[in-house]
Order: sequence, then C-alpha cells, then structure tokens
Amino acid sequence: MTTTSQHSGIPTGKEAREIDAVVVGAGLAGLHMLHKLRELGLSVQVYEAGGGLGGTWYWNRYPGARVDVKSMYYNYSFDPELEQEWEWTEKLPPQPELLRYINHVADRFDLRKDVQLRTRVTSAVYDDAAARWRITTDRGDAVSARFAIMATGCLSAPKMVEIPGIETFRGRSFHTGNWPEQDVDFTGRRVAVIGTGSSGVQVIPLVAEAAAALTVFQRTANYVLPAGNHAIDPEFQRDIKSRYREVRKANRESSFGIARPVATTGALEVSEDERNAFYRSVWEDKDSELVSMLTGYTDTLTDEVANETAAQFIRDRIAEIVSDPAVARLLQPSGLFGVKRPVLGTNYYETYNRDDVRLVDAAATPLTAVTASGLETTHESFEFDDIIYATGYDAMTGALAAIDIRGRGGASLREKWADGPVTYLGLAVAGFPNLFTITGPGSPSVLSNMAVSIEQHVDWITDAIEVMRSAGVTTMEAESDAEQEWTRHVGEAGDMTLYPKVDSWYVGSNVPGKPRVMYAYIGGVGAYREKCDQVAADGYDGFTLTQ
Ligand code: N01
Repeated sequence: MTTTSQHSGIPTGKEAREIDAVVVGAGLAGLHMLHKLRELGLSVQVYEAGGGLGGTWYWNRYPGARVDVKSMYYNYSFDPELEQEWEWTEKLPPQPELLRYINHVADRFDLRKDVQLRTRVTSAVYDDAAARWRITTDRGDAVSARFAIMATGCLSAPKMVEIPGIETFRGRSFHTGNWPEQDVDFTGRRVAVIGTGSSGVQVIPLVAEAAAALTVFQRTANYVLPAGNHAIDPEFQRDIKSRYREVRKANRESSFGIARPVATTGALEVSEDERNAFYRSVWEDKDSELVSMLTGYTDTLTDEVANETAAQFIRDRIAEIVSDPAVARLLQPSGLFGVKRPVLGTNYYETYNRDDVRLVDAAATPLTAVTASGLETTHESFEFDDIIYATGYDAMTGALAAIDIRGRGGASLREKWADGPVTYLGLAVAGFPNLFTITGPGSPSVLSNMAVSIEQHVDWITDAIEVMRSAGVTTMEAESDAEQEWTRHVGEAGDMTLYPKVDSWYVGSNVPGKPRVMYAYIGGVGAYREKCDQVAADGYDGFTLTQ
C-alpha cells in the first residue's frame, strides 16, 4: 500500500446529485452490492438497462434457458435465513425460477427503491479534483459518487453475426441474450437458429418441438453433455441446507466454485477401460456437475492426448444417439474438449433425429447474407419466418466498453484496454480510483460458478470500502506495477493450459478485431480468493490509498 495526500471536496457539476456509490447493473452482482453498501450506511443508486431486475436472468428468457450449475450452489450465501427459506424445484433451475428468486431477494431486502430500471449508464467520468465519479445515463440522469461499481456482467453485450442485411429481414428476429418479455410462439413457423453454443443448445430442442420446421446453422460443433436435469430430490435439498456453511466453504475453496474431489491421476495413467468407465459414469449420472468431466483427471485441461480421450468418448456417444451418420459426423466436434465453454443440453442430439430439423454446415457453406425473406449461404437460399441469433456476446469487456469510462486526466478505459484488459485482480484498474469491476476481466468469473465469484468480489469491495472509511481514506487505486504483474500472471496461467489453443470467447476470438488474450483467470477460485484476502490483509498491497 502507498499512501499519499490529496485535496478533495470540490463539488462536481451543479446538477449532479451527490451520493456515495453508483452501481451499474441489477443482476445477482448489482443487487448484492447494493445490499452490502446499504448495510454500511452508504447512499447508493443502481442503474439497470433492463425493464426488470435480474441481469442475465432478465435478458435470457428464451425457451430452455436455465443455469447449468446446481441450484443449491447457484444462489446467495450471505443470509442464512434466505438460503433456508427458499425452496428450489429443479437440479438446474429454469430462467423463470431464477428470476422469481432474484425478485424475492429484492423484496425481502427492500432493494427496489434504489434501482432505476430502463436506464443505461452512458458515461462515468472521474473528477480528479473532487475525487468523485460523475455518472450520466441515457435518460439524462447525472449523479456524483465517491464509488463507481460496475456490476455489468460478463456476458451481457449481445453479439450479432458479421453478415449484411440483418435489418432487411421481414420476419421476426431474436437474440437469445435480448429476448422479449412477452412469450414468443413458434407454432407452425419456419425457424432458423444461428449458433450452437450454450444458448443455441438450450433453445434448439424446444423451438424444434413448436416450430413447423427448424434449420440450425452450425459453424463449430460443440461437446454437449447431458444436463441430467430433474426435479430436485427433497432429501438432497434438506441435506445441503443442514450443512450449508460447510458446503459454501468447500465451493469457495474449490477450483471452479463447485467442490469436486481433487483429481490425483492423469487420464493416461489409467487403462482405457477405467477411463471410459469414468466418462460413462459422468455421462449417465443425473447428478453430475457441469465440470465433472473436466475434473476427473489432472491433465484433461493441460494435455492434448489426455483431452482427446474425453473428446472421443463424447464423439462416440453422439454417433450412438444421432441416427443419420452424416448428421452425426457433422455434430462431432474435432477440437479440444472443455476449453471452449462446456455445454449441457437436454435432448440436444436427439433433436437432430426429427424429420423437421435440418442441420446446415455453416463452416463449409458460410452464411453470406440475411435477406428480406431469410438467409443465404455460399450454396443456398433459405426462407424463414423467424431467425434466432444464438451468436453469443462480446464477453468480459463488451459491457464495460459500451460505457464511456474515463479515469484520471480523462484517460479512456476503452483506449487503455485496446490491446486487452489490464486489471489488478480483475477488480480495479490503475488510473481509475474507486472504480471496481465485479467479476471483471482477470478474475475467475466465467471460469467459475458465478454465484460464488460474485459474492467474493462483493464482499471484498465492501470490506475495502469499510476499511477506507474507518481509516479516513478518500481513494483506493490499483498501482500500475501491480496491475501489470497481475495481468501477466493471468496470461501465464492461461498459457499453462489448453485454453489459448482454441478459438472461443474466452480468448476474445469470436469478436473480429478483439485482442486475443485470456480474459478470465484460470488459477482457481480458491487460490484467487486467498490472493485477494492476502492483498487486503497486507493493507491493500498493490493499491495506493489516498487520504
Ligand atoms: O454464445 P457462444 P452463447 N455463422 O459464443 C456461432 C453462457 N451461457 O450465447 O463457435 C454461424 O458460446 C458460434 O460459432 P463458432 C456460457 O458461459 C450459459 O451460446 O464461433 N455461426 C457459436 O456456435 C456460454 O459459453 C448458459 O464457430 C455463428 C455461437 O454462434 C456463454 O454464455 C446458457 C456465426 C455462439 O456461441 C455464451 O453462450 C447460455 C456465424 N456468422 C449461455 N457467428 C447456461 O447454460 C457466431 N456463430 C448457464
């Protein structure tokens, strides 16, 4: 920690309402942050672009949307009564249940009164002299706040395809990450889905059931593991609730925010039979986790040969499920397993056995245009009533870059991150005092159970603000050296794995021109938490605190 002294207290623009903190976003992160800051006695304004609370779970209303982490582990842990009173109904709760939960939390802790909906923050500009952030919105709001906390989400800036004519389509267009609030009926319609990531895999089977005909445009096949979703076992729910403290602790100390037995053997150290028996047990076990297939052996994510054993097991299952061998071959991924985001599906491969579902190879015959009546590829014209873009996000940095964030001396965050995000712990940025990013780039975030990582950041930020207040500190700012070193470490940790070898949004390759770096920290949730706690225990080592 470095301490300096600085004059402060010059009021910012006349019309700006002065408050203690602005939180951008009212999803799981923003609402929790609001609650904690209020407990500290701070005045807080939350701005939320959506028409309701919930962030991801407000926007992703497409048929089939559900979380792929077990309900008992994907929820808030901050209030023992809350975690006891809420009853989950499914292993992997669907979007409406998650939204009900989030709204229940908002009501229970009276959070709504400090949230302004349908309001997009457009700029956050730091006033050096006043040591305050001036925040403006698309609805003309202006507030001046000591703290600016970005709870903007990692997957909240939807990305469309880079093909011409999108606006010319006369039918209905949807992006999975910006789904309408009203129910959408696909009965009797000819529907296209572009994209076979987590969103496409969830939406495809349900749209297929309703539509007259569904055409799926797949550019890269994904490894889709059976979700094994089912009604929650009441005994399981009771058991977890009876030992929630121990369960939470284990999740927090784990690699991915979901406690798993620690692997001690490499996949190549055991016989093929033993390996396949393990893979089959994960495939068939209705209680397996998203990460079960990744965490059984020590080397799945670090050794290509080991990785291939899991990959081939899944390819074999695809061939068993899909009756047309040509379709099965197209659905069989050729690349590494698990270093693109693992995907869980329900009836996904089975859906391709329907007569009214067609799979188009958008790698061999790329999409070239959206037309008034449908889509064109290099080989064919298609007519559709509806197009669903399941084309993903400008992940990790997209939502932050959408805001004009300017720190000391008017420096732009977008420009600072032109070659990739540079952060200290994924929490703070040099030159941007008192600005915190919840699950920001350079933290485990998307490589973990988000509920665990969000709470860790919210708690860390709350503690930091509390310490600042009691020590009479006005600003906390990441130091440039610490930030450089951390960012280098994030990259090196990624380089020790197979992640950088594959094109994916984890490395930014889905957005043309986006720097190819590792956007999340793969060092593990538990180790990362220890590092953050150590930084705090050492008096916020790597931060400059100014009186
Ligand atoms: O987005 P994606 P997503 N022509 O980027 C394709 C979380 N999530 O919304 O791979 C044809 O994964 C693109 O093809 P390719 C989860 O973390 C979780 O599905 O680039 N295709 C790809 O298939 C997830 O990872 C859940 O070759 C084109 C797809 O669009 C993250 O959100 C549910 C194309 C995009 O896949 C993002 O998932 C949903 C083109 N021109 C989301 N352009 C849960 O289950 C793009 N594509 C909790």
